[in-house]
Amino acid sequence: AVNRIMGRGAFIVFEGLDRAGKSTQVSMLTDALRARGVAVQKQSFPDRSTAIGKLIDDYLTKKVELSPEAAHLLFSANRWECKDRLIKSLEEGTTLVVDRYAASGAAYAAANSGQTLEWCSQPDRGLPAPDLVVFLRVAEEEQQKRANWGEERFERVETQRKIGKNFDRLADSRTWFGLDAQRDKAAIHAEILERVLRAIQECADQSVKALAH
Ligand code: 2DT
Ligand code: MG
Repeated sequence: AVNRIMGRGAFIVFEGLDRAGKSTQVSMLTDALRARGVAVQKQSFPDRSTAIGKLIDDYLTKKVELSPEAAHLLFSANRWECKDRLIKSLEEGTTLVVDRYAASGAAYAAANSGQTLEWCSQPDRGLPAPDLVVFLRVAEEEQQKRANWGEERFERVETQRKIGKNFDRLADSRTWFGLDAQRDKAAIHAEILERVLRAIQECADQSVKALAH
């Protein structure tokens, strides 16, 4: 692929509240990049396929109860168990398009546990840092209209409000790209694609950075 010659892949993360349309946009972006000859891989966190991920899935679907802090450390462990694979892919020139990552970890855990955002960010320190965070904004009225709303843990208005405030505090102007996600899917996609193609070029000759707080 073109970007194998040009340098490493970009680490693109999608963040936002539940039902913001992240998964749809992740798929549209992945397909569009692939169609342009970009080596690309899609990934979601939590990765529910691993042993830790299965426990997280049971927690999210309310089959098991865990203390908020213990749950948070599992979400973080679920990223740590993927660390080497993520870095290897990036270094081989593969761009990663990732549905949720450390910001979701901190924003949800702080809302759920009452611990500070800083406390909740610590377990992810040292993991590879995203080159670009695409943040999809959705209003709560719209969120509630979307399919399957309210089934999983955290899908409550009060909780989502707290999480939204946490995301706003975590957003940094250098790497975050925020968009109004209540528009035509294709229009949102076009804006994201343009920004991502730029990010791929910009990070091609840079080393992979680490999360620091
Ligand atoms: P999805 O709605 O994307 O399936 O996510 N979550 C996610 C956390 O609480 N901590 C984390 O570190 C991550 C990655 C967000 C399932 C839910 O899990 C929450 C929603
Ligand atoms: Mg969800």
